[in-house]
Amino acid sequence: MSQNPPVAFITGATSGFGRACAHRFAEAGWALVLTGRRQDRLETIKRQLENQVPVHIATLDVRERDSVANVVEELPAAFKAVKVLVNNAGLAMGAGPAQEADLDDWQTVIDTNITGLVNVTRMLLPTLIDVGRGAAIINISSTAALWPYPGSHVYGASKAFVNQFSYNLRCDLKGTGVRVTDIAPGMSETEFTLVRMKGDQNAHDKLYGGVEPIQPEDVAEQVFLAATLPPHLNINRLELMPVCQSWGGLTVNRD
Ligand code: NDP
Ligand code: 8X3
Repeated sequence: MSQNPPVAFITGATSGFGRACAHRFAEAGWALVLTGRRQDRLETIKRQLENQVPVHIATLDVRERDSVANVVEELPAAFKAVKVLVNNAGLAMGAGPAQEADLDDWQTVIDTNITGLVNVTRMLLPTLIDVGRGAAIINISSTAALWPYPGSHVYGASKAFVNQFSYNLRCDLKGTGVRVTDIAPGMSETEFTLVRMKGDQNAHDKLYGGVEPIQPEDVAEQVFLAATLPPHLNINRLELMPVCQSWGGLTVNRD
């Protein structure tokens, strides 16, 4: 009797880490639920992968609680038993000082990185607990959760939420077999900076030019590793930086 492949549910699968995760799990034969707001991108990825593995796509804005509930409730039978949730959808907006930030941008970051992640997690928790041993929640936070820098303000704070939420989830999921891992990458070359800087290609090129940042496939590999460890093991947090990135030390204002 042939068994259904395990199911990975990935948010923000239209770009960057999420898209690379889709390819990595597909390589290993997993069935995929791929979500994001850009329908055309989802259709492209589906076309690329559906000859390899079962793929279900759902246009989803993680900020919308009812939409998240609908997507989860309406999963086709072969995709219902989600074994791995990759909570990846997220963004930063702006990189200037807090005192110049646009409050609407802050709200978008909070709604996406905190509310969105919480929405998806809560809706899928019963399923993940049903699957039990071997199931995993992989949350993408950031080094910005752990290390402050100018212009990180609400973004870094939202990722600190993700980090602590991950640890707190582990407490509540004790005994269920469900693992929770927080993956905290540093500088990575994706569409992240284009989004953060509202389409400014120069900002993207300047940040990633002449250095060797993390690539989406590097993160996908770590996500896959954490999700497929032997079921008695849990990576609590995995902090990842490119070798070219390190800390600058504390600064002092001498005006
Ligand atoms: P990308 O901009 O390339 O990808 C972001 C993904 O998030 C897209 O697929 C986007 O899809 C999705 N997304 C954004 N808002 C929403 C929303 N409201 N609802 C659903 N999906 C949404 O950036 P990355 O791949 O770099 O980012 C992935 C995650 O990694 C983010 O959480 C980011 O904060 C984090 N991160 C990034 C780092 C970096 O340096 N790049 C480092 C550390 C962490 P769509 O627009 O189609 O909805
Ligand atoms: C993205 C990495 O350093 O731009 O989370 O905040 S950083």
